[in-house]
Amino acid sequence: MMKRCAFLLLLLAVCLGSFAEVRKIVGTAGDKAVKAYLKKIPQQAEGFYLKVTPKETVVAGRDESGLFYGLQAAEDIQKSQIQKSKYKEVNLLDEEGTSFEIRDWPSVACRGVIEGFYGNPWSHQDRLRQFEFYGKHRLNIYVYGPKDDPYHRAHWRDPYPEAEAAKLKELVEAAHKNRVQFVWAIHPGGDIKWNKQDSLAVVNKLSLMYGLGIRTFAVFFDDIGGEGARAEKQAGLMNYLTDNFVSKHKDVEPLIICPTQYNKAWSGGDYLSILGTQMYPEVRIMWTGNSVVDMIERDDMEWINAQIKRKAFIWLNYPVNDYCQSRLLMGKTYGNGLDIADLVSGFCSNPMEYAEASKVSLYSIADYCWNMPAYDAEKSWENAIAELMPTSKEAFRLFCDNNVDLGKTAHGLRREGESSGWGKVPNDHYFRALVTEADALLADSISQPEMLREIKPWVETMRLLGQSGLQVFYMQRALQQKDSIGFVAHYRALQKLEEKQKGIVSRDYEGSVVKAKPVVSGTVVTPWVKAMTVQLVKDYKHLYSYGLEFFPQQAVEDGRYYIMYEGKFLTDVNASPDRDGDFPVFVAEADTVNPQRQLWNIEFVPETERFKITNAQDGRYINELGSFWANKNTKPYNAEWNTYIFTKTPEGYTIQCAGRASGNWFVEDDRIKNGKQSSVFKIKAP
Ligand code: LOG
Repeated sequence: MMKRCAFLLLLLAVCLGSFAEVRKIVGTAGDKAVKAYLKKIPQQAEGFYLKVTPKETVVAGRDESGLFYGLQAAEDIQKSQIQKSKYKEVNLLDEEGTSFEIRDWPSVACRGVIEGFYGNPWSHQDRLRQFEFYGKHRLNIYVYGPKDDPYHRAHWRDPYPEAEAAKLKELVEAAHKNRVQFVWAIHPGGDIKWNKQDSLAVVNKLSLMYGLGIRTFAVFFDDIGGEGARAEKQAGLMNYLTDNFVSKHKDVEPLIICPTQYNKAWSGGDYLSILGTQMYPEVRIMWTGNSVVDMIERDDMEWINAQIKRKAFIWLNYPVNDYCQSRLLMGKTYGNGLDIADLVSGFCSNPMEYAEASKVSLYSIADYCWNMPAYDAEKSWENAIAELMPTSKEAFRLFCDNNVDLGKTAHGLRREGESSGWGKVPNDHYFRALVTEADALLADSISQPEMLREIKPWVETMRLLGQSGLQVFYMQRALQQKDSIGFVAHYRALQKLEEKQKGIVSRDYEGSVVKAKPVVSGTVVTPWVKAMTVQLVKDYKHLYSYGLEFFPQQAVEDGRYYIMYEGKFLTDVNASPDRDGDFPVFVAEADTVNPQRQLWNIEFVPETERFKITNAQDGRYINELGSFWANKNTKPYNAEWNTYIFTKTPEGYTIQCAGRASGNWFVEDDRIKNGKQSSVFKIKAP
C-alpha cells in the first residue's frame, strides 16, 4: 500500500509539471486567502496544510515557519522527490491519486544543533551551509557555544572584534532566513564573581549580541568547579538576566541554561532542586541524560523533569567526537526513545567539529525530532547517505559503515554494527573494496568538495587500511606456501604503508586546536589487521631466519620469564584466579614446589603496542598499581590501563605505565609501586 501511494504521488508530480495553469493559494492561519482551509491547518506551531489537485495548490501554514515548510513540501513534490514517510498525514482525494492533501507538524517544538564541542570551531562557511541544511530538514534552532571561541568562554566579558561581529551578524541573518532560531551562549562560570559588576558584564555582552540580531540567549555552566558552580548563584543570575535583560526587550525569548550538573551521573546534593525551585520556570534547562554521552529514554526524562520542575532541554552528545578524535561517527543514530516528545522542551545534537560529516547524523536527528514515533534509524541513515553523496553513494555508504564505533572511552558509549560487511565476503575482497571505494570518493572531490575536504584524511586511511589488509592477506598466503622471500617482501610493503599512515593528520594547520590521527574501523578491521600481523610475524620467526633484520625487535620477545629485582623473584604468593586486590611480592627464594608462581607471561598487545603481564599459575594480570585486580566483573583487564612499555638499559629493563595510566614501576618494601622514579628489573627466561 505504502509503495503504491509513493508511486502514485510520483506519477502525480510528473503530471503536475505539465499543467501550466495551476492556481496557487498561499497563506498563514488568519490570512483571508486560506480562510476556507482554516480547519485543516494543524494546531501545532510550524504545522502546515498542503493540498494539491490538477487545478490548484494550497499551502497554508499555522505560522510563518509552517508556511515555509509547506512551500518546501510543495516544491519537493513538484520535483518528484516526495517521500510519503516524510509527512505525518497524507490523504489521497481521488482514486488516481492526482489529488491529495498533506497535514504535517513537528513532534518536538525546538529541534536542532548545539555547536558545543571542544576543538576547532566550525568555519563561517561551514555554518552557512549548516543553516541551509537545517532549513531543508526542518531543524529550527542552532545554539552557538563552541568551547574554543574565546569570546564565548575564556574571554566572555570582551566584545567580539568588529570583523568577527560582522560575520556573526551575517550568520544570524542566514539562520533566520532558513527559519532557524540563532541562540548565542555565554560561558562565564570559569571565573565569574557573584557580584553586581559581573552580572552587568553579562548583561552588557548579551546587549552587544542583541545588536547583532540575536534574540535568544543561553548561559553555560558546564565543566566547571568551585565558586562558579553554585546553584543558588546560577539561579540568581538567570533570574537577574530575565528581569534586567530579557524582560527589557519585547522580542527576546526565555533564557536557556546548561547547568553544571548536566547529567544524572554527575548530579547529587540539592543542586538540581535549587535550580528547579529558585529559577524562573520559563528558563529552559539543558540535560545530556544519564551520563555525559548517553541516549535518552522516557524514564530518564521523567526523572530529570521531576527534579527541575520543567521539561528538560536535551543536549545530546552525539555525534560529537571531541573525546575520541581519531574516529568519525558516521553510523546510524539509534537508541533514543521514540516516546519522549511530550517530555522535552527541546532536542539538540552536539555534533563533530567536522560540520559536513556531522550531517549524516543531523539528518537523522531532524527525522527523529519531526516525526518521532515513525523514526527509523536504518532508513534515515540510508536516505542521509543518498542525499549527501548522490554521485558516489555506494562508496560513501561503505565509508560511513567503517566509521561507526568510538572504541573504549571514558564516556562508555559504544556504537554497534561497524564494518557490517566484514566476514560476509572473503577478507581480500573486503580489503579491495576499501581501496576501490576510497578511490571513488577521492575522485569525487569535484562534485562534493566540502565533504571530501573534511573526510579526506579518513578516506585515505580507509585506502591504506585496505592496502595493508591485502599485504597481510599475501603474507598469510606466502606462509602457507612456505615462501619466506614473499613473506618478507609483503611485510616490508606493509611497513611502508604504516609509515604513510603516520603522515596522515587531520586539521594539520597552524593554529589548529586539535590535530587528529585518523582511525578507520577501529573496532573491527584495524585491530584484525594489527593482530594478524603480530601473529603471522610470530609464526614466521618460529620457522625461518631469512630477513629477520626487517622485523622490529620487540623489547621482550613474547614468552614466560622471571621478573627479578636485586636477585629476588617477583612471586604471586597467593596464586588463586579468583582472588581480588592482593599483590605480588619479591621473594629471595626460588619456588621449587610451585615454580609457576614466579613465572610471568609477557605478551605484546597489538592494540596498544605495549606488553601485558600475567601470572603463569593463575592468569591474573598486574595492574598499574602493581596489584592484582583479577575480579573479572568489577575490574576487567583493560589494555588502555594494564599494558606496559619495557625499555632495555645496560643493567636490565625499566617498566613504564602508559596509555591511561602513567608512572614507572619501582620497588618499595618488596612491592611494585608506581611513581616518578624507576627501578631496573631483570627479565630472565627459566
Ligand atoms: C561538554 C561538551 C563536550 C562533551 C563531549 C556538555 C554539557 N559539555 O564533558 O562541550 O563536547 O562533553 O566531550 C562535555 O556536554 N563535557
